[in-house]
Amino acid sequence: SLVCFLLFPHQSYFTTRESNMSPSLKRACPGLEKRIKRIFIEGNIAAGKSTFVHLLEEQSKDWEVVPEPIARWCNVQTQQAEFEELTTSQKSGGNVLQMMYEKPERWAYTFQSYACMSRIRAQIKSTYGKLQEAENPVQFFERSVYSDRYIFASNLYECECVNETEWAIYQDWHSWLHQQFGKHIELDGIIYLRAAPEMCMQRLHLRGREEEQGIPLEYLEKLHFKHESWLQNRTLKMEFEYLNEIPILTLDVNEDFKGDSVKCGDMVEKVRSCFLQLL
Ligand code: UDP
Ligand code: D5M
Ligand code: MG
Repeated sequence: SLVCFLLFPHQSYFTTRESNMSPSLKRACPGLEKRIKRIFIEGNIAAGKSTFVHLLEEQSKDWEVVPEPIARWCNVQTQQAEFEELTTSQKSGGNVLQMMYEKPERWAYTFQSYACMSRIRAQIKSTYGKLQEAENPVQFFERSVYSDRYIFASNLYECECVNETEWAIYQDWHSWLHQQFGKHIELDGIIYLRAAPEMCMQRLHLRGREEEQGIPLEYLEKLHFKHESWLQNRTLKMEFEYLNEIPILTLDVNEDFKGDSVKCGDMVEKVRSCFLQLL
């Protein structure tokens, strides 16, 4: 953390916690869970998270990426492997992402329950994956159960797309699930890909995911301010107190980094430096 402060003293938003509180150190103890470091990538819709995690994945065989299980959300089916590519004929299941965007007051709660459950399943499942033989294993997760709740679900509640009862039920099972499974996906650091909502809108159109094309700028702005208060200003109140001490690296992605090897190299270097004691 000192190294990071020396390298990026202007980044006052980079904070640390006591190392003896580190979940990664707990994981390092002999006889306990294998010492896997977990870094979550957060950021607005179309900020560039998927692009960035794929870049990270190429950097080391010890680095694994767990993308959002969005294919599941666009094609709800049972008894399918979590990361299986979908053929056209398989694309017949319900598209709960589309349903949520078309009629949020009806489908937002349903979407939240499935998004959070499938995310936990994908993230837990990954811990038994390819990193078993790695010497210095690191997992990068695209988003978290925390953004599910404190960014998306909370915003939908504030927009009255989720009612009081749904919100109470959501928070109840979210806290319980976290209590049951949270230790398997306890994080060591967060990378915040920070971009202006207007830039996210441009990239959203560029990506052209059909379900998202009707999203108004106002929605991205609301999500942006929530990300800011959580990750930039660190003023968002959360039930999970250990998060207050987690190191956060903010990377400005207002300028394109995709295909720019210098920018990409610089970003990867910042990741290594900032999480030096972890990676
Ligand atoms: N993208 C881009 N330049 C960048 C980063 C991303 O043009 O520097 C594009 C990317 O190819 C995609 C869109 O922006 O078409 C959204 O990126 P991504 O899916 O990675 O965003 P996410 O929603 O996962 O944050
Ligand atoms: O996120 C993928 C898409 O899924 C994007 O349209 C946002 C949406 N998403 C992701 N998680 C949630 C939750 N929890 N609630 C509502 N919508 C969500 P992208 O950022 O494009 O990779
Ligand atoms: Mg993505």
